Amino acid sequence: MTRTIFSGIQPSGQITLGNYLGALKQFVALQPQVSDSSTDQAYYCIVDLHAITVPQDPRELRERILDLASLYLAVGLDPKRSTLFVQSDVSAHSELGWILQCVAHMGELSRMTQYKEKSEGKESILTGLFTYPALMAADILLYQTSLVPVGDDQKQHLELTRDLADRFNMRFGETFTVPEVLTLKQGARIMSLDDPTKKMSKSNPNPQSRVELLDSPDEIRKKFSRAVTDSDRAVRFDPAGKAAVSNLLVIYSLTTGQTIDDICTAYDGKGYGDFKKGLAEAVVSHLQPIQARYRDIRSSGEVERVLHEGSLRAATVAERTMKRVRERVGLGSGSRG
Ligand code: AQP
Repeated sequence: MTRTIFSGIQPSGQITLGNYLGALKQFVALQPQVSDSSTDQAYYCIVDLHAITVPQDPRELRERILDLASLYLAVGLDPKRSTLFVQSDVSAHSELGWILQCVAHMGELSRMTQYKEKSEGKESILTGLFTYPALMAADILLYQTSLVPVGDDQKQHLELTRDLADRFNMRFGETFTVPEVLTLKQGARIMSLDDPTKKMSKSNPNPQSRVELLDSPDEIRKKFSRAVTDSDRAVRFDPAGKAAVSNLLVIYSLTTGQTIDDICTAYDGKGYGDFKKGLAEAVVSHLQPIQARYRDIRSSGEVERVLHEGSLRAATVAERTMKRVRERVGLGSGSRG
């Protein structure tokens, strides 16, 4: 069966180990093979329109878009196997986003946890922060996506996407594929290093709460050495009783490929100091080749070309969906052909 995979990441800060382990690594694993006889498609987007739901410095934003595209390539996304592009380069995203805002209800948008968290305590909230899940639905539905690999925090938005697709299809006739969500069993929610009850996030004001993919080896070592643990000394996997240590174990396992049981056995009786040092070295060795590739790619000028070609490919597919959407909803004069 043909699969169409779509996912995106916001250029809203430096990409974290959470974004990488929960999302990016999956993107790479799901890419169709060039030699595949299947007709699978993968679209990986840089969702810059989502990033402006909170204020951004324009110059920094443009740089971060190119940084993130370079990271996409550095972790192993291959433009021959996946379409890599920037959301705002394909205007159909904004168009369908608006149409889906006219299908979504205030009530369901106000139930979104991410909206509640990001707006909490703020005096002034941008409208886009509230309506952003409709734009996210548009991103996905434009490509007739069947599978969306994301971290745990995006599951609720995916449920809404499915609801909007169903509602649109019922009201206007079959138009959109209703997508399935794909999350990892382990790593779908990497937690903050300073507080294991909060997810690791690129916009957390405390930089010690996260490891960034482009952190230097010394920064990585320092961050892990300061990571909170507990008053016990045992390296044991127990998400309910030892949330911080369990989070570190998940990171260790996902960056080395070792099982959590093997890691616990290796650190049996050794205490947290040795464990954290071992973890830091594992993460440093995992990230070093990615960082080296990133530096080459970022300075090569290749990224702009990849994004341009990606946007052309994406726009062609998106326009096919938009044509149907405009017809079904009765929009326009029909003169666009
Ligand atoms: N801590 C995490 N663990 C696992 N997966 C995560 N993701 C985010 N944080 C974790 C996944 O990364 C992808 C891209 O996320 P996003 O850029 O769309 O925004 P987000 O989910 O809101 O992530 P951040 O890092 O917390 O960004 P900000 O701070 O800007 O809001 C998604 O698949 C997400 O699930």
